[in-house]
Amino acid sequence: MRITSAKFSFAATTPASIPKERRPEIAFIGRSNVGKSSLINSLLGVRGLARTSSTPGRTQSINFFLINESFFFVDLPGYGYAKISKDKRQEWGKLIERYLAEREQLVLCILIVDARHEPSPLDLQMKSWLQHYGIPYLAVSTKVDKLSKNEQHKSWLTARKVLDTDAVIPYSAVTKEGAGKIWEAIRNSIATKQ
Ligand SMILES: Nc1nc2c(ncn2[C@@H]2O[C@H](COP(=O)(O)OP(=O)(O)OP(=O)(O)O)[C@@H](O)[C@H]2O)c(=O)[nH]1
Ligand SMILES: [Mg+2]
Repeated sequence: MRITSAKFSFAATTPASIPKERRPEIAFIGRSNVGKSSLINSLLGVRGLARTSSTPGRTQSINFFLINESFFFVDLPGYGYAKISKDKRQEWGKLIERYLAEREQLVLCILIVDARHEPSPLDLQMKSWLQHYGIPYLAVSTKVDKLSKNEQHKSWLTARKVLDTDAVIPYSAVTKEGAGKIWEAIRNSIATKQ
């Protein structure tokens, strides 16, 4: 897809502040520091649009980016960050669950896992949530540039088995390997909605 414009649109920190909108949304979800913001930036070819950091828990609000004036990329705050307070974690749960449960224009959720680790119980819980709410999802296994070819293959097999799906796309924000397949899924989800 040719990107003609990509800009930060708004951030929501409470369910009430999630704005009313009609355009289709693609949400990116995964544990803290897995590479959600990097995936967004590298898919769009815009460095620094979604803020990335080597410190986990960087993205604490739901951030909406308007692409080509026609659809949104939604950067969700990461889960599983151990150092976060219990209150914050509960707030996170409410915010994300409301978004997933109620957002009619959410056409695809990209569930991101780390290629170097087996998908965690929290990743699986997130997958169940998506299934429970009937949200189409695509699993992306990122940071594959950190693995040898042999390790990449093993990691892919494990992710498919643990997540119990044939559709796991290996990705790297460094080499952009896998970008074409992710864009294809995004295009298809937007097209089915329109
Ligand atoms: N080598 C490599 N590093 C990556 C890749 N994707 C992300 N990173 C690095 O991983 C760290 C975390 O990336 P972010 O994109 O900020 O992760 P996030 O999931 O948005 O993190 P939070 O917003 O804190 O939940 C950064 O240091 C990135 O540079 C990748 O594909 N390859
Ligand atoms: Mg982030």
